[in-house]
Amino acid sequence: MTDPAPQATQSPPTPPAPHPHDPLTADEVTRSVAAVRADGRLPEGSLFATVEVAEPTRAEMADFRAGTPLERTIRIVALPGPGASVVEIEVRLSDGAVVGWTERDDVRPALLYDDAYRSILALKEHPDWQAAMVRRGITDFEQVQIDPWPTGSFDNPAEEGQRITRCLSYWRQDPSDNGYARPVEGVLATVDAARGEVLEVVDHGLVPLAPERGSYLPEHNGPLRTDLRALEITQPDGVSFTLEGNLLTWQHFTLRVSVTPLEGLVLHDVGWVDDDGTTRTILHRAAVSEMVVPYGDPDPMHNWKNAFDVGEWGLGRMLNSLTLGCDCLGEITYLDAVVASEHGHPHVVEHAVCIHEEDYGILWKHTDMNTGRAEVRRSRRLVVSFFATVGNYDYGFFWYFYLDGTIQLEAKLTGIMSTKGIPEGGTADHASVIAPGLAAPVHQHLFCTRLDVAVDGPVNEVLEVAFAGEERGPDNPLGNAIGRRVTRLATEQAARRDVDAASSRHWRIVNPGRTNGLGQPVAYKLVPSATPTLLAHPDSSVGRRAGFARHNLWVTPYRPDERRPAGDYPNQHTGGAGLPEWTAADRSLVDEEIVVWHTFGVTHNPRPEDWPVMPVEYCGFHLVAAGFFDRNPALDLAPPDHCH
Ligand SMILES: [Cu+2]
Repeated sequence: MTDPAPQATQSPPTPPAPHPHDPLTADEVTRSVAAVRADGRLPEGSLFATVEVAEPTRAEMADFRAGTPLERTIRIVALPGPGASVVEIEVRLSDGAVVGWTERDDVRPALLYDDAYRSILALKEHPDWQAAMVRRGITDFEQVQIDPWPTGSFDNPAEEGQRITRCLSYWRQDPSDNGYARPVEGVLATVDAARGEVLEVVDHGLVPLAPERGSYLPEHNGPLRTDLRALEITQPDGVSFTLEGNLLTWQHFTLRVSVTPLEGLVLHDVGWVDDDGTTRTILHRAAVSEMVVPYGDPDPMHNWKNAFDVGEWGLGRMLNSLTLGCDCLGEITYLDAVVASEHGHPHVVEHAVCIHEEDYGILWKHTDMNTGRAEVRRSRRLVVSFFATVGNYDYGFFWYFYLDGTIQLEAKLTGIMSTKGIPEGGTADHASVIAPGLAAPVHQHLFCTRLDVAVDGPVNEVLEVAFAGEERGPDNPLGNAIGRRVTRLATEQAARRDVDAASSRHWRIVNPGRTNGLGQPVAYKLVPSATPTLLAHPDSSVGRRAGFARHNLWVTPYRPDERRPAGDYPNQHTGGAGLPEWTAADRSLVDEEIVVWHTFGVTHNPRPEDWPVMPVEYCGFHLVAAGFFDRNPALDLAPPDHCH
């Protein structure tokens, strides 16, 4: 007897119920843009800088959980013309009504692809730029790569009322060349990007093109190693997480995942589900909300370079489509992301967010010296990550969740450094020689993570903890005492703080209204890495514009419209917006719902080994349960079953 033919008895899976944190869909882009066009107020040819979900506030989410359905609203930043004006529009999806319309002058969104293309096309046709190329022996202009940059703000009259790019040129003898290997040093152009008009081409003087092509391609770097054997990661029983829509659950963790045009990956409603099914909240929302790459070389070709890769470019607009086996290894689950083109069309980035589990060595271990019995538990982490390519650099952002409740953000810095040509055999102040005739300026990468915290409830406060050796005295006769200083950061200005590794300074995010089984207020602690702050002069352009990077910690009372630490529109902004502006009011942080902002990063002193492509450099921070539980929450892990 043969087996009966399989029957199609399974009903199709029920789609998850709609949720306010669901990611933007293609249909929502199409419908909201159509509603804006139908409204008629935007002129023909207007561009759409960003299209995103207008996220509900904390109060609205509380209503939603209480059973009130939420309206879904889409927020659009449109550019009605070639100047420095935007329109912020809100469209209610249920009936397509335009419910918000705010015209704002003298602000610019992130640099548009359209503006970048216009800058390149205009410059290539400009006689001054062409003459500068010919002076360097470059006559085939197709061989020149032009990189338009946001210009910053330098009191240049050309910046007024316009969308400006500054353009750098690089020679690629062959299209497969690494453009950054041969900067066309000395030639700096300023372009009215929206109108495609070259405003200025400055030639700071000839520097010979660097001799090497700087290829990182395998065909130019052989013979390739052949002695690495296969390393397979398999999970024969499947993964231990579930993904339903964008609701991710793994071990005790629950969270939602979405993507915004500027921040890229956003985490919502991160919580810990107790054994009794109660969800204890940790983070209401978390994302890298701004970053800046200030270059530290006073050379006039490079002294204006300060890339705000969130607000001037948009990590979500630059998302990579990840590939299995290359970007991600093992049992991988992907989420696609929808972004809108500048012409208002939806575009699906496939495999934009990678979700998987990784073995992470030992979580805990002890060998009882009396009995000889060893107990060991493996650590494993859930990884939620994405990569964005912003011009020459590539950034990965990896959120890790661990079995003991720890949450980590790791930024991975790779790609190609911004370079400058130097005379062969020469040296460079404020820069490192990385190849013959080639240097890379010293620079920083400073990331600001907005942590909308809700540790075991909405009202939290921050305590700074630091340690110091105490003076000898009657209470400390041996001089061994380590004093623990705990300071409540009660106002915004008191909460502008920097790391201090020598005192193990860190910050406890406490819910003063909840205690653990030992009677202590429940808390997570923010453990910073050895991270710098902004080194540019406070009165410099970037010193004013990237105020968020001048301190590692900021705390503000929760305000739904305070989302961007350098302000909503950092492109060509003169500075002062965002965290410095808000915290000047020195608002109280007591009995408040609060937001913790953490700036971390690296000061990059370029190495020859960073050339021609940079091995990943890591930076980030940890959020560690610190009295959130009554004991090690991972005692219930089963011992590994294949010890031998
Ligand atoms: Cu760098």
